[in-house]
Amino acid sequence: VSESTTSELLEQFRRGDRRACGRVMSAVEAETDDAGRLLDALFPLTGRAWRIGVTGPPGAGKSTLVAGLAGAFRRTQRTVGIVAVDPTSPFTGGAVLGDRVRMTELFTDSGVFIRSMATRGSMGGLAVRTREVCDVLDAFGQDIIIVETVGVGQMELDVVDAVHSTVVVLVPESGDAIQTLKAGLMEIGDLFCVNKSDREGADRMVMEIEGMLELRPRSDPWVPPVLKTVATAGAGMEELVRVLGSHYEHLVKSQRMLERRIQSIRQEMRRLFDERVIQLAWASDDVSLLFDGLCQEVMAGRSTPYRAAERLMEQIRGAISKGVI
Ligand SMILES: Nc1nc2c(ncn2[C@@H]2O[C@H](COP(=O)(O)OP(=O)(O)OP(=O)(O)O)[C@@H](O)[C@H]2O)c(=O)[nH]1
Ligand SMILES: [Mg+2]
Repeated sequence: VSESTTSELLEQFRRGDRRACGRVMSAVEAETDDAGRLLDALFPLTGRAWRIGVTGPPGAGKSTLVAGLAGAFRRTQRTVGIVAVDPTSPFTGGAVLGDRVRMTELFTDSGVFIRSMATRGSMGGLAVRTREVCDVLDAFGQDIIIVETVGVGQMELDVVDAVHSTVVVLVPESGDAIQTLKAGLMEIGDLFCVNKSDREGADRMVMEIEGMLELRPRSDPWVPPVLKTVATAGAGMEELVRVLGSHYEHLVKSQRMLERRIQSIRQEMRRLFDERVIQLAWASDDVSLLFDGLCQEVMAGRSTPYRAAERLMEQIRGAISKGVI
């Protein structure tokens, strides 16, 4: 993409053009050539949004809850961005959301921006740029960004790094509270929702979670509250907003908000620097040639991978000192 197209796109973005915002997010997600330039230009506009992660087992009602939560935030005049990471079902306002009416409202609300990131497999193993997509929404001016992920692995741990407050959504019949523990969800929640509380066993589930939370090692005075919600009826949403607000205050007062920001900047700088160091190391054909040659020597028993690595480093140091790379 040419320089002029990129700056045109940025100009439209800054004017609040939603299509431009979508295009910037697509570029960032796909790591196109101008993704870096776009993120670089938008960085000064980031750091304002409050980022909330919503995670939990498949079908727990996360999307329904996110829709309800977004609606509740909208009633307080705040704009909302919603990011669904690797949704098991597309986040398109269809039956998947359980509550068409509420979702349709969100889709037609200019204060809401919804983005689905279909990832696993389809992007050819690229890292999920959740943080960067949140940065784009932050720069676009969304006050609150809600990220939905299915709680099943490394992905949510990455997402936890990218958000300020994490809501773990469980259901009464996951009487396999133990499963939750195993999935590592107990450690990551800043607050817990026992959703589908219209069903049997909600109170028992609340007690089980509270019991497990007492065993959780604590480095933070914040004790994760456990709420009951019925996302389909919007029940518990105001309470959820209130408790999330307390968590936000806690983050600000305890300096954790600032620490998160510093940590996130460090991580991002580290990632970008590492990428460049690796690119530099492989920049000369000599290194690739030497690598292949050394590989054969190791195979033939004349060297070892360790000595080969040292030899490659010598080559790189030499190339740098000669100014070749
Ligand atoms: N009874 C009851 N059903 C609910 C409640 N919340 C959500 N559901 C239903 O549960 C089903 C799954 O809801 P979703 O919001 O799509 O759940 P999800 O966790 O986002 O699902 P995935 O993204 O596919 O993992 C839908 O049929 C909802 O209508 C609730 O509080 N009570
Ligand atoms: Mg969902």
